[in-house]
Amino acid sequence: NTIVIATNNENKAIEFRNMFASKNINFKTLKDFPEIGAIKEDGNSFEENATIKAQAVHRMTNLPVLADDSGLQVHVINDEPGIYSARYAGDHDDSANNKKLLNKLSGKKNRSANFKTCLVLIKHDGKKLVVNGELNGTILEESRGDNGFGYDPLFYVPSMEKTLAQMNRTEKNKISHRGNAMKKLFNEFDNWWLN
Ligand code: ITT
Repeated sequence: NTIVIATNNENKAIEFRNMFASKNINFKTLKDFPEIGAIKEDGNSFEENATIKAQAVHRMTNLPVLADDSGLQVHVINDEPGIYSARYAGDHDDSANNKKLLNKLSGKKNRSANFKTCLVLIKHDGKKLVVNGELNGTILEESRGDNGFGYDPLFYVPSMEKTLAQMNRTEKNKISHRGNAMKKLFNEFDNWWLN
């Protein structure tokens, strides 16, 4: 029972391993397939990009693949950074991205935002399962907390009275966009996997 997680983002991989802990599945990531180079994510939506990643890795490995495309949407700036979240400030540099976001939001009163995740799972026979997850919150004016990755230190979750970076991994996975998408995936998984 092997699934390849089609990601180069080690933090995503850690969250997935955690969420799948109770299932009897052996995980690999792109680290285990150095021959797979960079995959060009040139889709126009989270779902298109997740599908591009999942299909590319499935083609090259012939194994079941799980791909995640995710990002932050801040409503007052037209849902930026959206599908460009990873490289908002040019490089894949979390602190530069956060800095750019704070600059863009400087003086803005309405700081509501959401995180989105689209998960695409492809099984042996090439069939595809798509689920989405979401988390609402607001963008703070400065970072809080050291856990997590990406925009976590700026993303405040009102119901928890803390940022995602102030939560431990279990707390974050319980409420996060990625955790919510995974819950949907698990609801369908056993049935779908065997069919
Ligand atoms: P892969 O494509 O290799 O999976 P990536 O990091 O490039 O890795 P995406 O293209 O999906 O992945 O970009 C997602 C970006 O959105 C990610 O780099 C973060 O900046 C942000 N992001 C996604 N989920 C997040 C989370 O749970 N917490 C904080 N930031 C997140």
